[in-house]
Amino acid sequence: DPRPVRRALVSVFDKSGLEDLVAGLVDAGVELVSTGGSAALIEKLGLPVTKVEDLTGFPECLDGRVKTLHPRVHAGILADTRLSDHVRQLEELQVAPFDLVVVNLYPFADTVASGAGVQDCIEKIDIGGPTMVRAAAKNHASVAIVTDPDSYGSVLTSVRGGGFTLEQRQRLAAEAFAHTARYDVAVADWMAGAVADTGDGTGFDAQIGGTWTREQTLRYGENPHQRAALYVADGVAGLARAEQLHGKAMSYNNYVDADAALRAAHDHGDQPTVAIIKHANPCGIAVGGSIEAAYERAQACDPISAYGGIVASNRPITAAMATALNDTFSEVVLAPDFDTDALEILKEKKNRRLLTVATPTPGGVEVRPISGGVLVQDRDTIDAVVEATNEEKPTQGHGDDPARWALVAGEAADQRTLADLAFAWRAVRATKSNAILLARDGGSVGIGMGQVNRIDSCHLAIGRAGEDRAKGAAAASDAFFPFADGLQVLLDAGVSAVVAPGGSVRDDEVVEAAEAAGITMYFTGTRHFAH
Ligand code: 93A
Repeated sequence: DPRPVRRALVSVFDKSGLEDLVAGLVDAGVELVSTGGSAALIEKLGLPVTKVEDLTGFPECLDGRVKTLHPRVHAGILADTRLSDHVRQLEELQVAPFDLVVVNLYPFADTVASGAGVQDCIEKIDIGGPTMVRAAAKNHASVAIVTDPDSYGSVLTSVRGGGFTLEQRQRLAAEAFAHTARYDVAVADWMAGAVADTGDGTGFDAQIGGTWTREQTLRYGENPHQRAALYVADGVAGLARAEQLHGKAMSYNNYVDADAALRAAHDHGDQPTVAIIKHANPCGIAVGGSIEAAYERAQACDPISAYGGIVASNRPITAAMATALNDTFSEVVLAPDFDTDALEILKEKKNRRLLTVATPTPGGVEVRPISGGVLVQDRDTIDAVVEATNEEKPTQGHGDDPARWALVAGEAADQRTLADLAFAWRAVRATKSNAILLARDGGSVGIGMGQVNRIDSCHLAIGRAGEDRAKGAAAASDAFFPFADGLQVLLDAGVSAVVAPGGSVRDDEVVEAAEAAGITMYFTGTRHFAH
């Protein structure tokens, strides 16, 4: 049986067809309650209307964000008038029920499509509208919900014919829920996509959509049968704009390795740092009291691999370091600057490339081609902070800063060991996964990289360090130990302290192995994969 319509709530952004609808409703004896702009239009037609503020006794506020979000509105929509108790409560509260709710929402999708700014789009996320729509749809036993101006004609037909049947109200309710669901999906899509287009130049679209200019054609690519060129991005500083002071032309592989070297050498804050890179992986990274000391330690890590490597320094190259560099063969030396006498010494080697590169600006994005497209991600940074989402889990670390690590096994490390762990944690980031890096006194002594399981990387790191250097070293793992077996390799070699992200389902076994060996272990809660 149809339910007669005596009282309607009208709140529409799209006012098309509204005049005929409200005129027809008033003509059929329906009492109208309405919001700001809708009520003004009804008044202009000379029709009786109650403004929602007069109903609630609460002014529209916060630039319209709060208009209808009030119990006097929502009790009137949500009361199930079949229930005597609901009817009694409404009487006590002096709230009259609604039989019809006519709402259409802020045009969120159209606003986005118009190219409006972020804040304008956010203001067009309707909150009060969907709340009324969902409330009325839930309570379709008592209320008819109308969201589509195209249906006003049939709405009037029903009202004049004695009201909506339960079947009609249920169909309208289903349409209404589908409508608000689509609306929220549009908002969610836009919010996720806002990463790509933030409108302020920091989004992916702006960062990869800039102009690329061909700077030079390279002799060949990764192999001699591949063509290659260097393109520079407009307005972005970096390796592509390095100044070459001496030596043969940079090759494709030189650029790839130089980029890895640059990143590795600038990951250790203010400390003088040297990174020696081969095939995009470090064969030595070290910090020191001076740049010469850092170079000596970096070179000592794996002198065999360092042959023909790419050396990056975060300090100007001094004459003393230049002399040391001349003792071995390196393809490229990168630094923020070269002392004049250092340059003379280094120029003795005709082919070696000498480049000045400014400190890379942190942040930005990385683009990696895949067949048929590109992947884009924020550049990984070493200062990650993980918010403590679960205070009941103190065993999870919360970021890259050692002060945020969680001590999960053994005693807190002494200052010197902690400094080595902090260094190892930063240095392992420069290493391709799966990566294990052993450090002593601010220098890497054994690195295992690029293996398809972590246990092999542990064996490699220990093998490269050798028995003497492994014993007592601090170790870092770029991602969690999935099993205790890899860690056990390090423990058997006498490593004294370990830092790892944690987060494996077998963390308990891993921590137990560390405890059994009596070593110190920290979890960072962050990880630094590099593939
Ligand atoms: O800003 S809102 O999310 N807050 C509310 O409380 C509210 N109530 C209704 N938007 C709200 N509305 C929306 O206002 C409706 O969905 C409709 O689109 C519009 C109608 O406003 P007016 O009648 O003033 O033109």
